[in-house]
Amino acid sequence: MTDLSQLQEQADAELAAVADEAGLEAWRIKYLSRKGLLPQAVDRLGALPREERAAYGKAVNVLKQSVQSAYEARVAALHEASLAAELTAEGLDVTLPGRRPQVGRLHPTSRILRDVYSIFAHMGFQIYTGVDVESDLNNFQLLNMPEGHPARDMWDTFYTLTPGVLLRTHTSPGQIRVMHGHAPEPIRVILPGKCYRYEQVTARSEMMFYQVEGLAVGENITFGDLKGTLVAFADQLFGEGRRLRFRCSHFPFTEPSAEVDVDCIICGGKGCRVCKYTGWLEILGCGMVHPVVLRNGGYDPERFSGYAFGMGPERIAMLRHGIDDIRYFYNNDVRFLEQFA
Ligand code: FA5
Repeated sequence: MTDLSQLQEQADAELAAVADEAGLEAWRIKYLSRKGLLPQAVDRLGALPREERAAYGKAVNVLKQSVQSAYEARVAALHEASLAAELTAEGLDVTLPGRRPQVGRLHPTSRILRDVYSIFAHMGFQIYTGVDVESDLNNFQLLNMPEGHPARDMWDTFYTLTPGVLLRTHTSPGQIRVMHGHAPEPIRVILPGKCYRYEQVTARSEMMFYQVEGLAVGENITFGDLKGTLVAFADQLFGEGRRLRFRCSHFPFTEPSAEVDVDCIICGGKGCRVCKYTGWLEILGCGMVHPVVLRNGGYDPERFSGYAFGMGPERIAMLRHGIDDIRYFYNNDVRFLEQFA
């Protein structure tokens, strides 16, 4: 038993003298490792005469627990001391103000998209999404642009290595997808999404931008319905009393077709740099769905008619905020983005 008391004293004294983690590890190996002094003391139990074993066993257990908990307390104390030393050495000033986290904001395109969704939802339109990677069939052929059609040049794009698979140039192929899913039921939907074009990037044209397509198909739908819908939309988006101008145009998938301008928000129609001194700004293309496209979508053009339109939300955001270069939108420059609170 005196051996055990000596062992306890020796272990305690050496532990108290330990000054760093390396010393602590050496102490642990000496006393607690598998062949350390403590396991050796436990092993001696087997060699003792039977009548001494119970008392020795009890004492060696008490010793084991006491040494183990002294070790754990020393580990914690040393850890705390080294942390405190580190903090003092680094001179951490906890009274300094923290770094302000950068709070994100909605992108100007997302803001316009949300406004557009809300206005059309109130007019009873449902929102659908198509796919960015489209087939040549939906992007061109079923929209009345067979292979070799000259209008394809206007909407050149990026092609994948799989023949007939490309990045869509407009949201119009979504018209085909919705018609195939609903024919012969009436349709009233908008289709937002990204479009891609292989063309020169300029102040007004990006190679990746958003469009919002609109499509209504049913019986007795007329150009008057298209005009009424777009005038109501413009009133809500730009404020009441804006003038809209429907200019004759051509799209292979609508007949008749038009481009729609709004009187310049910046100069009120007098003429300025943004509207190139015309007083008008183009916001979308539209028209009555071509009979060929209706048939391709599964609708009988003798019975059904419809209108469609496609607008560019970035161009609308440019109008609303007087932004004179579309390239700011996707440069990811926080100095531009943080201006739209
Ligand atoms: C089309 O893409 C037709 N699909 C629109 C349409 C739909 C017509 C349904 C009839 C019926 P267009 O290429 O003009 O048409 O593009 C429509 C709108 O998308 C433009 O008015 C413009 O707002 C936007 N847009 C087109 N090209 C770009 C571009 N490179 N960068 C940014 N916006 C663009």
